[in-house]
Amino acid sequence: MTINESRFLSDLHKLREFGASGVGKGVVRPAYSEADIAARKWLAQKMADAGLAPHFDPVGNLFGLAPGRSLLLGSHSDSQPEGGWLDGALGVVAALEVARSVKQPISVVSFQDEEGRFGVTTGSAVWSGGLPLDKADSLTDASGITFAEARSSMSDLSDDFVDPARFEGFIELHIEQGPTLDAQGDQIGVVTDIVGIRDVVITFDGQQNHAGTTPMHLRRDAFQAVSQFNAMINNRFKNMVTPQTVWTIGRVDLHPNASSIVPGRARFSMQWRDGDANRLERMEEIIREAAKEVAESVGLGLSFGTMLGLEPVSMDIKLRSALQMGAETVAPERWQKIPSGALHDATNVARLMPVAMLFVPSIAGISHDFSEDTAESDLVAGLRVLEHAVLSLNA
Ligand code: HGY
Ligand code: MN
Ligand code: MN
Repeated sequence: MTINESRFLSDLHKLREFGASGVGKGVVRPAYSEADIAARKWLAQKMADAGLAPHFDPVGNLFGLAPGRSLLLGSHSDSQPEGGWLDGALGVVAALEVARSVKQPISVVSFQDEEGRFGVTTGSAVWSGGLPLDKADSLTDASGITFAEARSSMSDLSDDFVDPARFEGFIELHIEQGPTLDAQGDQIGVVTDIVGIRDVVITFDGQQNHAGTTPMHLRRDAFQAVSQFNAMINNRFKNMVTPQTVWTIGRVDLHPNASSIVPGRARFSMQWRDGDANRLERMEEIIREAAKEVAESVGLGLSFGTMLGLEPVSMDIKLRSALQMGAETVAPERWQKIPSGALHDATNVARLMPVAMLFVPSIAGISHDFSEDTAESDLVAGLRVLEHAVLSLNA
């Protein structure tokens, strides 16, 4: 039995109808949203149709379980607030297609909240033991809803987690989400390592006041503190980062967020990533020092939320070589080894078993945006490499 390309592509397009944004092929399917829950129900039925046993664990990770020991394939089906149609979804549908095409036992998974509405790859972090369930339950999203409240909105959750011992390993097909493969005309990337990450919410508390009558030298302006902090870390990072190191202030909530009021409070997300754990540590020291200096100089309160993070992880050599052989067969001269600057569930699963990943190109390197897309021929090439790798592992 071999894979059925049109069935794979039609399921991929069907999945993007859940939470379709109406802008290009984009989706709005955050964890535990109506669209996410409906998509998971549809996936569960597809898994059952493929002869797998659907199982929702206590946090909404959806497994399609093959009997006995099996290789686990999959990714996630939740999206960013403005998500692309392939981020995560590609890996889940490709896993389903391989599971229903090859003879050997393949289990399928769609992890929950990989996109971090609540934490960082929350569903697989809980399943892999990286994040205790009670700690996850107290995490909140930007609007203050807790993880516990959100997951209680899913009706068919079971009380038990799937035993990881039933799986021999995990392979995740994913879009690159970066510019490399597309710019270099390659069709396949075999991942060598996944970067580590740190993510924390920082709060500056100053003095809310009138924007017209409060002289500049008397202000304790929380936004000015964020601006000074940002300039300070950019300067202090200069001589200790590499071109692959990234850091992002992606969300800034000012209170009360009004044009005629000096903001008394600024709460902002601070995230940084690198392939070297020591460099992540050093960056954290610089961040904490800079925030403290700014708070003291402007006379502000300062607090840090829960620090979330994952360490850099290398891919399993045996699984990686199966992917490399598949890539050489399917896309000779058009594949490369590549590190992942994006985070993936594979990082958490690596705590439990051997893992490996493969990428297909993102057009213009765009992702986490409604315009995210990949050529259909590249999607099918990724699926074929996955099939080849799975068959060679079972040979
Ligand atoms: O942020 C990430 O790297 C992943 O796409 N959630
Ligand atoms: Mn993803
Ligand atoms: Mn993503």
